[in-house]
Amino acid sequence: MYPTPPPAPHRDFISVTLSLGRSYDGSKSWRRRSCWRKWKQLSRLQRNVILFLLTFLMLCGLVSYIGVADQWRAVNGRSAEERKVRPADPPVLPAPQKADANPENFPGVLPQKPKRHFRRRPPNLQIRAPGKDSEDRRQDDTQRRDEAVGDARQEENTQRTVVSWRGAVIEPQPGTELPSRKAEAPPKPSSQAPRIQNQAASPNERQRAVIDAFRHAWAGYRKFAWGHDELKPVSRSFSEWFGLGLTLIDALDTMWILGLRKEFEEARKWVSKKLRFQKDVDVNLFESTIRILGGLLSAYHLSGDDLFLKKAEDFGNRLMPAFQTPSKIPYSDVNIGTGAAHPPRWTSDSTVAEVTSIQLEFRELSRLTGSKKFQEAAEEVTRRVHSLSGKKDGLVPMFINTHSGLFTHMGVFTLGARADSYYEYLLKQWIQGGKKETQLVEDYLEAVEGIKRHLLRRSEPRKLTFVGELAHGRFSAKMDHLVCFLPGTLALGAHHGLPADHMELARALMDTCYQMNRQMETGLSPEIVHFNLYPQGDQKDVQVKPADRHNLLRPETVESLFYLYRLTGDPKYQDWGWQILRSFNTYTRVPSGGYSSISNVQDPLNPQPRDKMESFFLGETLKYLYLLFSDDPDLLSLDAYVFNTEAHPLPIWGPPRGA
Ligand code: DMJ
Repeated sequence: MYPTPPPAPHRDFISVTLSLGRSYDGSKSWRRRSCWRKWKQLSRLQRNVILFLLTFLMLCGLVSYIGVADQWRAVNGRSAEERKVRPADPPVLPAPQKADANPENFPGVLPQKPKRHFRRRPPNLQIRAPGKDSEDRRQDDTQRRDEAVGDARQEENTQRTVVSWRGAVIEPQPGTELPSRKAEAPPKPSSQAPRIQNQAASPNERQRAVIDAFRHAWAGYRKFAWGHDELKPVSRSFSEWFGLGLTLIDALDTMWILGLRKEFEEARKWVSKKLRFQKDVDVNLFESTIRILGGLLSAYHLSGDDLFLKKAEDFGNRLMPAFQTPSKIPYSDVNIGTGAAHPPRWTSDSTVAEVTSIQLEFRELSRLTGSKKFQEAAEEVTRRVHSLSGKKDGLVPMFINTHSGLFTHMGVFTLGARADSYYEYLLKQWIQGGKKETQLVEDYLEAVEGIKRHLLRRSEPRKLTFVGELAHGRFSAKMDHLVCFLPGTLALGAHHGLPADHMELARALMDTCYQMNRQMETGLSPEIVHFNLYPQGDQKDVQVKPADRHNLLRPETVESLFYLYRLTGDPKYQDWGWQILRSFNTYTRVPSGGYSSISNVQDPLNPQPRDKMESFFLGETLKYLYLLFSDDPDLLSLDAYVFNTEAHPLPIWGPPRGA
């Protein structure tokens, strides 16, 4: 006889009753038998479904564990073992503080979660600024931590694998020489360019308004972001990019020029006591060269203080591994602590503008230190790019491969992002070197002809002259605000003896850049505009797509206004700059300190602050405004200085005219 079979399981759904904990006689073997019997009672389909679900859940658990571990490693950029050495990590917070909701912080504007539209940027960490009283302790901790890591690393072999901020595993380049902590050569005397006093003679009313804006921005940075890369003015916190006090270094020479002695001395003290480059951190070669190396070099020239040159040389040494590529075209990123250099994770290409816009700084560093390696590495790039095919009447593509040394993504030409400062540095290197390097100016002149032939058009109905883009023979009426550096560069070239029609083009493009600001409801330009090409209808000349409405406090319009005013004396350029400063004050100034980039230049009632003050607002935008409002042509004379692409003045080599 067979025992009575158990009731047939219901086959429409799966029902598993766990009998654990409802022990019949307390015996484990009973529980095992009971589970096993129930399992056997299930149909094959039910068993398969359960097994599939269990496997799926286990896989999900495994994948999310690996993901979290990777993210943690990428964010921290170091192993668990290293973390033992650096116990005092700052907290990473997910969202801005509630204090943003106070409308007084931004009149007429409700704070919004900032969108991210950065180029060449790593993810930012949202880190709460500590209270003022804990400031010194925190800085001391940071310094001790960095020095502990630095010392430990120097003792052990620093040539080892690191993880970049993008999460890529990176091996140091074979043969990479790590920079020593001591400067290799004693600093040479400063330039022959006239030194300017850090006492503004007697600033006029508009200059005083710039000083006020700077002080306000600086107050926010000092209070909420001191020693960190960027201020997040709405949340009263800060973000890190390289973790090197980017805003402070970018702003040094601006403080000197504006006559802010107290602020300059305090910042100088931070550079002396806290700024350390022995850090396991990836920096972007271009961005760190123009902002940090350029900032330190110009601070050295203006103040004559050797501290800045020593720091510049240390930093320059740490960037050198980026040039160790098969083609001599540098990688985009380099770890300044380990010397590991690498391209972005997704490509072995570098950006053309990035590899060709570091030369002013590297050449000057060689001149000052007597160490030729900086100049040689940077000029080798210029030579190779010069001899490449794939240009169109002097216009260059946007990417170049670090292995082959050839242009990639051929057939796309722009004066905006990824190509812009290639053109700027052709002219400025020629000026820096005393106008002797003819190949540079020939390439520049050819490129200007290329711009006229392929990229220049006039809009309707106002016939604004603009620079569009070309993609595989198709013209696009798109223009980045970044292109607004061009009127200033053309005017500078004309001032230095290049054809007079460059100045005419500069004036026409300046009008257009002004209209890119003027035609917006806030008076501030969006990041990108499209020009109307067709006369019919009641279209406006300047059109903006929803994704392009943001303004990052960029300098290019006011940069060109400075050159145009300095070189023509036409006061309308000062007036235009004044309007722009007023708009910055109305729509981007945060009452508790600092200025914020905004998401919508077309909505004056709600411009949507993005909670970020880029370092170039202090390094460039306010500096150019101050110089624009000056009527003294000898204040950083364009015959004695050339400004790098981050507005840091470097001396023109040789005795200045009229000095
Ligand atoms: C700055 O870092 C430099 O001016 C660079 O050449 C372009 N982008 C920003 C400002 O917009």
